[in-house]
Amino acid sequence: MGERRFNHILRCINCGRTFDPEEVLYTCSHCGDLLTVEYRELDLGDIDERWRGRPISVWRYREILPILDSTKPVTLSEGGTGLHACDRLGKLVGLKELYVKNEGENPTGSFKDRGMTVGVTKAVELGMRYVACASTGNTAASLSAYAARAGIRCIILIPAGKVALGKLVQSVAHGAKVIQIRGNFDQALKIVRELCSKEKIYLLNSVNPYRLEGQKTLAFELRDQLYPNPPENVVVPVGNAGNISAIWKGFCELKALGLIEETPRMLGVQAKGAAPIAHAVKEGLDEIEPVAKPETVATAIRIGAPVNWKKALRAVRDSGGTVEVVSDEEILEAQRLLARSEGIFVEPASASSIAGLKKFVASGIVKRDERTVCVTTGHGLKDPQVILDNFPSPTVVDATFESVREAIESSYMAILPA
Ligand code: AN7
Repeated sequence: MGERRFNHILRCINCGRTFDPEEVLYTCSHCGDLLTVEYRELDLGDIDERWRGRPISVWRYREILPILDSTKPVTLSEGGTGLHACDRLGKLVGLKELYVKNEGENPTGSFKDRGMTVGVTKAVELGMRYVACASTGNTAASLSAYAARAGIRCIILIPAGKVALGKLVQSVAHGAKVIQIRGNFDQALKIVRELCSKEKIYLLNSVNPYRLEGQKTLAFELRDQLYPNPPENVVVPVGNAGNISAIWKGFCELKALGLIEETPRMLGVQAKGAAPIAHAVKEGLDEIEPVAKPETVATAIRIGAPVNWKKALRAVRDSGGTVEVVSDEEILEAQRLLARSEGIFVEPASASSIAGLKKFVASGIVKRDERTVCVTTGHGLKDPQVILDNFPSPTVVDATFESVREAIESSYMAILPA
């Protein structure tokens, strides 16, 4: 590696020790806590000028990604997702300026692609031939695709019977070794961490600090898409809590670069049966109490022991934000509302940001005039079963003009208030 100079070091989030990025390392060799990427210098001249000349995407921000200039990105064109002004939904929930950043528009249908393009590029840079993850589904789908793109092998551990169909078939289609364990995500993660510490397999769960660097680009895109008025609130669904931590890191770097003056509040949302971070925030605890048997219709965030809890608590507290809890019913109602009022179809975990927003507005945490972005993390097609189970089935009639006409007349079509 000799000549190659990395633009960053790794720093432990607990004891502050720093590490050289030459070796494969996920946690602090001294205290065992997570690592974060820290750039050697953020004085990058007129970086904005350079960025403006490139398409909006993860790699637009290459100067503050932890990848060598000489390394070719493993990419499927991730990021650059739509930021949709949602005036009708805004009116319904009581906000003047509401946007949905729809991460379902990424190549494999979720925000994980931002992380995987950087994480798998890092795996290749390090010379790894195998990658692995535990997953509630989207991480697996994304890693499977990027491993295929890179021409390396992929191992997936998922909780048996608890992964939405669309996600499961993605991993299978891309040729990953898919192993379903009789257990939950938290157990799968524990096993895969052990596997990757013992074998030459690169771990791409969000304990991997490089993956989160890709995910932070969502903050950069929000700044660019809303320029010159950055968001005041960013609402994010929380499971393993990597994403909310990564987005917050992105905003902090923008501020350090002098590209924004104020950072937004980070508002997290968890599902009722899997809400250890919300609990810690509401109770003012310094640590989370893991949930042994997490349960929610939003299988993507069915996580009881989020590994990034410490980063997330800091993100929420440092940004002046908080974390809300939503029930399965509220999640499904929000999914329907977004789909029908704005034409944006997201999976249940993603709809939790809309469900949470309603509560933030009701409790006065988000005010009517505040520019607010809800991040919808994954596409609705990921989980077709949840729609079949919770929405009315389409009518079947005889193949005649009369029967069709009768069917239309006998039912009011779902029309929203003007
Ligand atoms: C749609 O795929 O954890 O708080 O293994 O798929 O960063 O964990 C998925 C998480 C939100 C939560 N929305 O993000 C996995 C996995 C969707 C998700 C989350 C996930 P984090």
